[in-house]
Amino acid sequence: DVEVLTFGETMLSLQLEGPLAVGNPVRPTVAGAESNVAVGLARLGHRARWAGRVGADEPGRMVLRTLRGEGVDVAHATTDDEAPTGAMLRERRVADLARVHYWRGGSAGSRLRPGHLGPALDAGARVLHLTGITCALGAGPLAAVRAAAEHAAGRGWTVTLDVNHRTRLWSADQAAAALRPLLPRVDIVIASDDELPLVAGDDDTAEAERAALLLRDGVREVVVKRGAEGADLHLPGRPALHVPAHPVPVTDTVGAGDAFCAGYLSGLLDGLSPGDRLHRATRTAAFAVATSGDWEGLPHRDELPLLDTAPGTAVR
Ligand code: KDG
Repeated sequence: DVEVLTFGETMLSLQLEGPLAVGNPVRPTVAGAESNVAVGLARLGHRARWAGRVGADEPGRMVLRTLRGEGVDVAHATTDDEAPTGAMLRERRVADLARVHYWRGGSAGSRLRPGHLGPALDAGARVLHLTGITCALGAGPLAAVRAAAEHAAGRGWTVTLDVNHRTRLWSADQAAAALRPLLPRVDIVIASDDELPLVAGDDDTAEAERAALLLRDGVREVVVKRGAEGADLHLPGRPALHVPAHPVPVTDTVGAGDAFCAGYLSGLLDGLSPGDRLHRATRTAAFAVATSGDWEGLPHRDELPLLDTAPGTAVR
């Protein structure tokens, strides 16, 4: 049985170790926040299903082949014969600053409609994982997110939402207007500290107050990602929990948030305590930060302890 169902747009991602220029090497891969989470979960030994939409083209085939190869179930992914798979370019301009360009207007992923998710929803899952990115892609994807959340909440699945704000896709006001009405169907909100204002409070509300507002409105857990500062977990009627980040050399921070979600959901599925869930989340995120690519360096379950070995160790 599927443990986690997720969907969204997964794109052809062209990655450069410098600025875009004639002759510079480009690494083709696939990227999408939700499929990054699904890969992370599959590597940790969970049954994860991704049900997005790709074009009937080479990038679409690469997306499905790659996810399948990573052990993600794509049985209910759909193919659009009339629209291309979306694409993005990621340049590393200076040191750790990545700049992203998207080609996703009119893409197959952005043409997702609620009806495309029928078989995936009917098949069931324990957790539905949603992100704000899908909501930003247009009216169809937003309606699909709403319908899926409604379906899942009505059947007692756990619904998780990673706010995942992308300023290249929509404004903060647009995001807040779309995401806040979803919250009554959401059990676990995951957000970075700068994204929390989109879903709770106004300009000068503190983090604890924002979390309290969400918990008062029925959210069960508020998880706040704070990058190098670690993460916080707010639960009803308990003091907030904080765990530090795993100290690792920073190679590429893109994908760290998705890795964090995969680790957190993995801990939830394994029935770990709140503190242990947070630890698994920060540990999984540390693998993403310490390796290049959005998901390529994510840990298999037996690799989780690797971060405890002394720096410079050769495991042999
Ligand atoms: O979280 C990493 C994602 O940003 C990346 O994989 C691509 O989904 C993506 C997006 O919309 O930027």
